This record gives sequence, C-alpha cells and structure tokens, in this order.
Amino acid sequence: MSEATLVLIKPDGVRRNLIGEIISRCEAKGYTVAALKKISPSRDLLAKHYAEHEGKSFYEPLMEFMLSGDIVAIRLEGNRVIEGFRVIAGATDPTVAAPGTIRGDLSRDWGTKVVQNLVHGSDSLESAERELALWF
Ligand code: IDP
Ligand code: MG
Repeated sequence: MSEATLVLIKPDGVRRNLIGEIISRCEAKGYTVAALKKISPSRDLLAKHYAEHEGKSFYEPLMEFMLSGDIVAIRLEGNRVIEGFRVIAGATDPTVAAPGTIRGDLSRDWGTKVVQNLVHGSDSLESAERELALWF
C-alpha cells in the first residue's frame, strides 16, 4: 500500500502559471497524481486546514493570501511521499530554500506579510490523512 500526501499549489503558483512546472517536478520524481482539482476554498476549509497556526502573527495574512485566488489540490501518491514531497518543495522561506527545490528555484521574498512559497505539503501521516479528508 502506497502512501499519500496533500499537495496544494497556492494562489501565487496558480497566478504565475506554475501549475504545470510544479506537477512536472512531482511526476519526474516518480510520484503519481492520484486526484487533482482546482478550487476556490471557503474560509472555513482554510481555517480547518491551518488550525495549528491560529493566533500566530502571520495567521490573518496567511488566510487572506490563501483566499486571494484559486488553489490546485492534489492527492500525490508513492512510497515515503510525505517526506519526499517536502524535500522537493524545500524550506518554508524561499530566500533560503535550496536551489533545485520548488521554493528555492521558483520563489523569493516579495515583501509581503506572509511568505508566498507556492506549495503546501502535509508534514506527517496524521496531517496527511486529516488534510486529504478535508480537501477530497
Ligand atoms: P510549511 O508550509 O513549510 O509547512 P508552516 O510552518 O506550516 O510551513 O507555515 C504555513 C505557511 O505559513 C507557510 O508555508 C508560509 O506560507 C506561512 N508562514 C509560516 N511561517 C511564517 C512566518 O514566520 N512569516 C510569514 N509567513 C509564514
Ligand atoms: Mg506546514
């Protein structure tokens, strides 16, 4: 039984026409796109998704940013895909994310209150199961 993770292409990735580039990197790595949809999520869904960050200084800017345009949600599958996608995504801060990663190659600091870093990837098996149930 292969593992699954939730990948989101955030509104900056959609606006910058990077959907294909990001999916290509997932597929080139060998992972499988098992489900995919482009959606405009509700605030309620985003609040559930980012519940762990409620109360933090960047929470409101994060919610506004995630509500600022369409998002592509992907169920990505493969052995150790949860860990593996986070490696190909790179560090949260795109300024210091390693070259060769999605965030390191394709994003930077734009001077916004919230870090715009193109993608989300679940950080554990528990998160992946919880988030996939929310989005699919
Ligand atoms: P992750 O996306 O790498 O898992 P998290 O810590 O889960 O990072 O944070 C969720 C999102 O919130 C990040 O991807 C980024 O967009 C934003 N974010 C996280 N930490 C900060 C911060 O210190 N300042 C501004 N935005 C942040
Ligand atoms: Mg996270």
